[in-house]
Amino acid sequence: MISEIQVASPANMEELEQFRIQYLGTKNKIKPLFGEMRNVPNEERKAFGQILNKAKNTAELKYQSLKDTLESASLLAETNQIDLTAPGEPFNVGARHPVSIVMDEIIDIFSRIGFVVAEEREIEDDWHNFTAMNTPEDHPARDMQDTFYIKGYKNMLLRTHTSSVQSRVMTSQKPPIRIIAPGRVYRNETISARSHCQFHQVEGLYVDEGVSFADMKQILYYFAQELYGEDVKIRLRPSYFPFTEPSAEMDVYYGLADEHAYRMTKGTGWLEIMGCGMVDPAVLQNCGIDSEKYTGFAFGMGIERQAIIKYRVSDIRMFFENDVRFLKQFSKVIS
Ligand code: 2NL
Repeated sequence: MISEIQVASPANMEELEQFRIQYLGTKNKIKPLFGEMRNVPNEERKAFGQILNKAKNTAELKYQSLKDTLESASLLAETNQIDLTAPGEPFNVGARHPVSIVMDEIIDIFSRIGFVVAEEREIEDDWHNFTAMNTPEDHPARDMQDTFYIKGYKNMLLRTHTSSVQSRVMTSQKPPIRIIAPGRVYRNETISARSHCQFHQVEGLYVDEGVSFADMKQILYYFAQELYGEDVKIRLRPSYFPFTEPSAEMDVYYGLADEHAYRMTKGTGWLEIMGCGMVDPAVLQNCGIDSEKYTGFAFGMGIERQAIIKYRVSDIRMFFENDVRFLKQFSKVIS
């Protein structure tokens, strides 16, 4: 019986099934032999039983190993049917968000000249967001930068600019300070194509002995060249911010080549890209920095605004809707 099992060589699944029925099925050939046990003389019964068990085990092992072999053979046959040269299934990869692309580019530009990234909380207290920045409670600028307050905490709010990061750094570190503060900010604005209740900013701050307006102009010129190209033309116009004195608005020349350029620049050819100025001595004093000894400049820009200019985006709401048809267009941007 055992040698019969050993020589059996089922070559396919059907023959294997026959093998299983013969030796392992409910009516298999080994089973009746177990019934014969009682006719075997006592002294031979044990050996007889061992032989039957061995036959059963041999059949089981052979069945399993043949089954594995035949199955993997049929899988291989199936695999060989697959055309490995056929193009693959389309695979959806994500793209970096335009706000992240531009924000990282700005961080990179300032990192190269020694500015260090500073990050802080988005839920701020009134002091770090407004009061330290020379905007006391009755100041009209509080109205222009109305924001969202935290229910039950009348001094806690969503920061309106990342200046709050800088007031935290100034109150905890000594000059020289050379930082940029990128991040999300909030305003209580009606949402439209041009403004949103949330956007992103990068602000910068440089405080040390002898920092001048000329230093600021040269650094901002370097920045504009890096972001908008070496041939960029800039201009500074006088402006007003509560936290800087004097203050300025920096424009880059965009031209009047087409209707889009005409509309974007309101017919002037110039585009405003950021606000800047010398840090008001009162701001330094508020944060515990000696304004007799130190001076500094600061600037702030909206990231979405830079992205709108660079990629000609027509509506700020696109940045927050996460429509893949919009986002996909940035998948080829290498930065
Ligand atoms: C804008 C204008 C600006 C600043 C931000 C600043 C920060 C400190 C001290 C003084 Cl710690 N100023 N930030 C200065 C001028 C302009 O932002 O239009 N942002 C979108």
